[in-house]
Amino acid sequence: MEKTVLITGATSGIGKETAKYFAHKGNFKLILCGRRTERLESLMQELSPKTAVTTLSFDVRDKKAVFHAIENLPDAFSEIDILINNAGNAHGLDPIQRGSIDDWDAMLDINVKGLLYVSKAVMPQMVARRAGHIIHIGSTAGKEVYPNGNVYCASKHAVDAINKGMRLDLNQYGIRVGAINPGLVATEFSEVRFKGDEERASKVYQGYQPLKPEDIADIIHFVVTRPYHVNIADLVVMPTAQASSTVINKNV
Ligand code: NDP
Ligand code: 8X3
Repeated sequence: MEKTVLITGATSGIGKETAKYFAHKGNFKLILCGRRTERLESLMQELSPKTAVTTLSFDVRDKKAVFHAIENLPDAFSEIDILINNAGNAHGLDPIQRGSIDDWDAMLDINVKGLLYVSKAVMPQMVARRAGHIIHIGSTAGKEVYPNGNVYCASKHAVDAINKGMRLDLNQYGIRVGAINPGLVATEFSEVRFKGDEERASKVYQGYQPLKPEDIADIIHFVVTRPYHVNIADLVVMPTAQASSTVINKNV
């Protein structure tokens, strides 16, 4: 049976490729979310010949907008089977004593509080139906801390804790909860982290083969297509060249 999937952060990178991958595989209706409306519209046009698509444009920091959008979904999309909490970014890579408070606010408000707002808007209907699947896109930054990663790592450690806590609390309702924690994936992530400095951003992915957003889309699809009794609770995936946040083999 066709399932309805809500993907946050569908305008770029992992979220966008996941939308394309799911549309290509079939059996999913898509709710695509993000702030950049033009990108949402163009992705909807691209994918509509393959599957039913609708878009929601909101900033995950704006709780009123989050609830308004999700509560007013068209009937055909109102029962959400799968929530992919993907929206997020790093802002800055500074030692903590030189960190920008605006960057800290952005990371905690988007990666942590925004994820909670979207989840809070979706969970009641899953609880009522005693069904659903919530996937968090965490990070290796939620499993270890690297120099200058401080607050971004804190935000992803919070996602790790929320993933575990949500799984405990939703267990009695038969709702699956799990996280996928990628290492380095070549997306717009570093452009955002370095505030549009493309040269600096591109260096992050040079000299080795990083993960592609399609790799993560493929894993998300695998996770949601397991039989109901299988919940992939916590998965870490890195490029072969990466052994930890700081050990990357650039000699192959
Ligand atoms: P991108 O920068 O390519 O995509 C980020 C997405 O998040 C965009 O669609 C953006 O949409 C959305 N987003 C950001 N801020 C907001 C906001 N305030 N409100 C709503 N949507 C927002 O990066 P990735 O695809 O790499 O990142 C996706 C997730 O993967 C993030 O949670 C990131 O932390 C995580 N991740 C990334 C890794 C990597 O190496 N790239 C590794 C591990 C985890 P818009 O700007 O249109 O709102
Ligand atoms: C993104 C991966 O190593 O830049 O979460 O933090 S990293």
